[in-house]
Parts: sequence; C-alpha cells; structure tokens
Amino acid sequence: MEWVFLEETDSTNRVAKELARQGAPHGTAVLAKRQTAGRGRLGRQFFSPEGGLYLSVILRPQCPVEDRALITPMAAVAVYRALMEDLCIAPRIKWVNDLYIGDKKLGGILCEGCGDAVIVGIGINLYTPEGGFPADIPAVALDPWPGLVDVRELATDIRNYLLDPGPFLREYRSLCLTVGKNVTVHPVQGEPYAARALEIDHRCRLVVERDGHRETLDSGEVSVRF
Ligand code: BT5
Repeated sequence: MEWVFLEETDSTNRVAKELARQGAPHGTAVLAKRQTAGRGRLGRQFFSPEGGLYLSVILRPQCPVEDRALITPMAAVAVYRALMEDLCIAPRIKWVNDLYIGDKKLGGILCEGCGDAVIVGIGINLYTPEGGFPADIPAVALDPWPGLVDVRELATDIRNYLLDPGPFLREYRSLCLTVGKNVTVHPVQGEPYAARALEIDHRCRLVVERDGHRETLDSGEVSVRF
C-alpha cells in the first residue's frame, strides 16, 4: 500500500504513525482533504480546513540517528521544488520548518520519530477557506485558479523528492529567509533573547550572533522580526 487517501481524519501524522507501527514500508503516504486535529510542533495546532494539502510520508531512513535532524530541512526543500515545478510558486523557508510567502506562513512541516521510522508531516494552504483564516494566524494561501492544482499530483511530487532528495543544502541556504535578519530566539529552556541570524551551517543549524558571540542552534524556536 503506497498511498492512503482520506476525506477527513484527525491528523495524517497520527494515521501514518499507526501504519508505521504496523510495519508499513518506507514511502507509504497518507493524504487527507481536511484534518480535525492537525498538529504543529510543541503541541500546537495546525488549522486544516478543506482546501489545503495535508500529507504524511513514512520514511525509514538508513542514515545515522544524528542525521535525522536533516530530514526537516530536506522536506522543506522537497516542498519548495514541487511547488516550483507544479505551480511556478517559490516560497521561502523560515528556519527550520516553515514555508513563507512574504511575511505570512504558507505551510509547515512536522517530523516525528516512531521507532526506526520518521513521519514527515506537511501542511500547505492551497486555497483561503471561506471566511478567511483565523485572525490570530498570520497565514496565506496560494489561491490559484480553481482546478489548477492537482493535489494528488503535488503530493506525489513532494513524496518523490522526499524519497530521492539528492543534495539540498545549497538550496536550503539560498531559500532561507531567516539569515541576515534580527530574530528572537525562544530556547527550549530559558528566556527569549534577541540575536542576529548569521548563516546556516553544514548541518543546517542556524548560527546567530548574540551580544558579540556566535551561537549555533539546532532546535528551538526563532521568530523573525520582519
Ligand atoms: C507547523 O508547526 O507548522 C507544522 C505543521 C504540520 C502540519 C502537517 S499537516 C499534515 C501532518 N499532520 C499533522 O497533524 N500535522 C502535519 P509549527 O511550526 O509549530 O507551527 C504551528 C503554528 O502555525 C500555529 O501555532 C499557528 O500560529 C500557525 N498555523 C496554524 N495553522 C496554520 C495554517 N493553516 N497556515 C499557516 N499557519 C498556521
């Protein structure tokens, strides 16, 4: 079973995890038209009405465990490539997992481990829902002509890039909108602090300058002051 297509589910990541636990192979993908409890990172919600792409792909990576952190940035590049190829749309990437158009979020990526599998969850706003996005979510949709987006084709292209990404670091660096900006770092523990984003290193970590010192971040939240 390569694909599972659902009209509605709580979370495609939840479904994919269940399938992974049952032994579903590398590349198995779950695509839903809407989610009732779409998940973001750190227990946050991902607003998932009809009109978006909600995809989870099961990867069983052969790489060392420490390289798994590269899967999220790799997935961001996979989404970029598919959007460019299918729709000529070029989002930027906010380190580490968000896709942006201008200063608004077009979509996000949530990677979750599950035994030896990694579930790559991708949400993209294709069409603005009736009534718009909730006021507290600075979201944007692609809003192409009705019928222009073939969601299954877009999902297939994303999956293909996930399964065979090739080199992606240079693309990630050139697409990353965070570098060069003043940012606020929200560490997993401790108080938020102001910094300047300097570069993406060879492990896709964000290097920032804080009070004249360089720091390398491999996780945590960074908000950009646009
Ligand atoms: C993410 O988390 O952006 C990861 C989103 C992953 C969603 C996919 S959909 C398929 C798969 N199944 C799931 O259950 N999840 C994955 P994070 O960086 O934590 O961002 C969450 C924040 O983004 C929220 O707190 C809101 O501020 C904002 N947000 C929520 N819904 C949004 C939307 N539709 N568009 C843009 N921003 C949104």
